[in-house]
Amino acid sequence: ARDHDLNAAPNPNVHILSALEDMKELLYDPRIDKLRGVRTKITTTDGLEDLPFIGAKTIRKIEDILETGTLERLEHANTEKIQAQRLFAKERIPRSEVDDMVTLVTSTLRDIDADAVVLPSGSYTRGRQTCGDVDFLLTHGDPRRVPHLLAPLLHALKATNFLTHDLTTVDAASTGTTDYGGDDDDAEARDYIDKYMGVARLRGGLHRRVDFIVLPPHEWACAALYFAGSGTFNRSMRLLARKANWSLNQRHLMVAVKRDREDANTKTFAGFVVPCLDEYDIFAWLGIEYQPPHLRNA
Ligand code: DCP
Ligand code: MG
Ligand code: MN
Repeated sequence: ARDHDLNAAPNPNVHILSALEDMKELLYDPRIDKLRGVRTKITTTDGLEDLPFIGAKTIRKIEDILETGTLERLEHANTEKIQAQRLFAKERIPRSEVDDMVTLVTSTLRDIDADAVVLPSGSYTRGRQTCGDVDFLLTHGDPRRVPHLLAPLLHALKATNFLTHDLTTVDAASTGTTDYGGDDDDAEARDYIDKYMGVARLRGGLHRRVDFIVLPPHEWACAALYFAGSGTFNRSMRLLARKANWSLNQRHLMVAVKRDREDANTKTFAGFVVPCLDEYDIFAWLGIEYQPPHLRNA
């Protein structure tokens, strides 16, 4: 709300925020939004580690911006890539084409592992007639199989020329945890790639943005809810959870969360994970009526 207050002083950290925002076109980082709330001028990274929402990686980026006036990583990043992403932000994919992409990806994954699970998510799940990109969630009933789904799938989809360009690096060195944002920062370290962003093309058609997210089965319910969106709907669900001293993110629903009396962003106790098999469980635990995805477009 503070951002919309016209009488408020200009944000003293606009240079840091805008450099991080540009970077956001390459790497999604929800911490930027929280950083917006910091109203004192940041001149050094000393003490930033005390801010609950800022991790070591973000501190390194800010250090970079403070030193060079801009983000070196951004300068070095492929600007063609940024321009391509801006273009994709404008053209939308007709639903019928998404249907075909879903059929292709599903059958390709089934050939790799007949028991693997794939769920098209995002705006497609919400019934939109056009989609900005196609979001796929992948999992497997056997958690040991989860790390072995994405790499062979990408390989197969490249072999048939469906996938044309990588927007995330897919070498072994880039394994780790993708921070999808959310109420908190309880991301667990992963020793496999859990998110891929790329470009795909169906039978000589237009190039389209695709995202693949792979996750263990126990995170399925919360991830399915999160990636179904919308972003606005997610924010309202997180707020609802938070008001009841619960917390909800893209991985878990937690109960009995304890927060600092003075700073509600700091948890003094992370809470207990509440088991959820599917989206219905999440709504039930939060004591609200189930809302199907097509009612989550707000
Ligand atoms: N998401 C979120 N907050 C963000 C980004 C994403 O909660 N800042 C969640 C909700 C989105 C989902 O991830 O619905 C997928 O992200 P997309 O950017 O692909 O958004 P959509 O699929 O909803 O819309 P589009 O048709 O533009 O792809
Ligand atoms: Mg999408
Ligand atoms: Mn997406």
